Amino acid sequence: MTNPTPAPSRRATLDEIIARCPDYPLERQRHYREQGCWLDETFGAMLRRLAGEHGAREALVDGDLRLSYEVLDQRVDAFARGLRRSGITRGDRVVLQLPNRHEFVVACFALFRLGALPIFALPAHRRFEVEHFCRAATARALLICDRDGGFDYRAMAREVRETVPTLEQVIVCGEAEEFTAFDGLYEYEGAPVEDVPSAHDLAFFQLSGGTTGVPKLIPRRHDDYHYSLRESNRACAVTTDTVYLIALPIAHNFPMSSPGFLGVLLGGGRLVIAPRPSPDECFALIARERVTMTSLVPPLAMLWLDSAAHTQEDLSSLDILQVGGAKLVSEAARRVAPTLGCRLQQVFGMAEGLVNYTGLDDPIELINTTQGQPMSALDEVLVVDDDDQPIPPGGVGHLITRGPYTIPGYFVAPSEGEEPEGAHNQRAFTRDGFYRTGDRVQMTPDGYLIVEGRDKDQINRGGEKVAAEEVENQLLAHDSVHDVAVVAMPDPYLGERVCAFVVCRGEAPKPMVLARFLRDRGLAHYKVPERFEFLEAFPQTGVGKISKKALRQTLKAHWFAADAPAG
Ligand code: OOB
Repeated sequence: MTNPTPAPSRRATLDEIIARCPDYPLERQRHYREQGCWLDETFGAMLRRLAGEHGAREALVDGDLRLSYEVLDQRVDAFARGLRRSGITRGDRVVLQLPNRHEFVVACFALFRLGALPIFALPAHRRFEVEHFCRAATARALLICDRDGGFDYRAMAREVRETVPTLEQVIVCGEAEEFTAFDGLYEYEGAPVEDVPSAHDLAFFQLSGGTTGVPKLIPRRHDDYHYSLRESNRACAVTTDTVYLIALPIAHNFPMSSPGFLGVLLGGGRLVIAPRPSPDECFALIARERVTMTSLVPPLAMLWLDSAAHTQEDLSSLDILQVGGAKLVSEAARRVAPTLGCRLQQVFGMAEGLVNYTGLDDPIELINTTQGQPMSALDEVLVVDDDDQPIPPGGVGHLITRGPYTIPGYFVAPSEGEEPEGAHNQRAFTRDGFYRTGDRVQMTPDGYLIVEGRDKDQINRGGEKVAAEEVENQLLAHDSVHDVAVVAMPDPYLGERVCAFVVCRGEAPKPMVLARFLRDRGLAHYKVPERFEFLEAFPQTGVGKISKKALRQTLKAHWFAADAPAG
């Protein structure tokens, strides 16, 4: 199904896009420059400098392919020339949706150099999400792979192109069929590509996990992101000896920048790309490449812990395992060092900015039981009550934050619904420009954060974020659904799964029918509820709204009574 509002037929100009991306107030910009946070280096210039400094040293390993810093830089230029010839120019939005493969890194830097703005879609996104990104940003191009994990991205692209008139080009890694072949774009002859942008220009868009009907675009700039890489590299002790395994989807903020592939390149280390995060594949890569560091979400960390007990592979090079994206229970945290023989680093971050790390040499109890502390001394972090007033130390409250790498606002998408443009930013930021993270935290006396829960109407499915409202809106489109409430149900492996409570018109459809309905509408599969509960009516709050709290309690009672694993 496509969105009922016609997509804009004209591509927004760069100035129009800039006007829709809130900038930091001038005074704070000055402060961050004076403090040495924001430097003048763009990502395109950064790679050029690194190629000069590290030349023939290996930057990246992808299967049998090994690229030195120098060769990576040349490939980036060759790809940028091809993109330029094909019509991609400064300010163009390009939705980049690739699984873990070296072409992601090449395309990313090539777009940076041209001043084009990648939008980092996840491989798990489907037509509904990809179409939304293309429409909201009036994208010129979509860059995908042919097939992955049994899904044909070209078929999706055909449908998206039908409904988004601004989408001129589809570039495909692998069998391109009628589209532009990725490999065909490389142009090795020609002068080095001039780096177009300046450091405070927009660099790309990350995606918010979202709490509303559609995911929000997060504008990030070269200077603010560059700073976050430098602070991450310090907190994670990245050096030229770091060998970083990219196991999580490379487009996510965590493996991109905390320190992620960008941080490790900046530090002169080596990247090893894992096509999938399974212990079998990753353990073999760790052994072969002598990997020193990687990052995982909690369910994968638990899977690795279980597999490590009986692996034949040599994991002795692994020094740091970072875990973040969702809360790691302390029981699992305690198993990391003894089982994997490495140090644990908890990472509590968000694509909007703020990243917290436990210190590599912190007392083990602090590492196992907290989500770390803000990585920059300039991060302003407050724990507040419902009236935005700071609460006494040690209490649990809402986490709000502002700082040199936390965005001052989401991209203001052209309004397609009842809401006035920008209403979302008014809700998500305080009048003083603090971002409301939607997380409930406690701050220890020494400034470490413990994530205690969440205010936002979101399900965190083992690090994958699902906005309840988005799934509710989709389900409401089904003829037999009268009303719906989507909530998290506790899960021992993923932490949470998606559950939909549904009040039907007439006879209830089978859960499978509703699940298929959502997939057919092009919704990413991880958002499709894994459990449907049918009710006659919803429990209500005092003011007559659906009480999600009561629904969650029902599930909890149910889970502990019936489905809890023995022991
Ligand atoms: C990372 O980024 P996002 O944008 O996918 O999600 C951010 C949200 C946070 O607001 C919080 O609700 C949750 O994910 N979260 C955690 C957590 N790390 C993230 N909740 C509890 N414990 C943690 N350690 O998820 C992200 C971005 C950069 C680095 C790491 C994670």
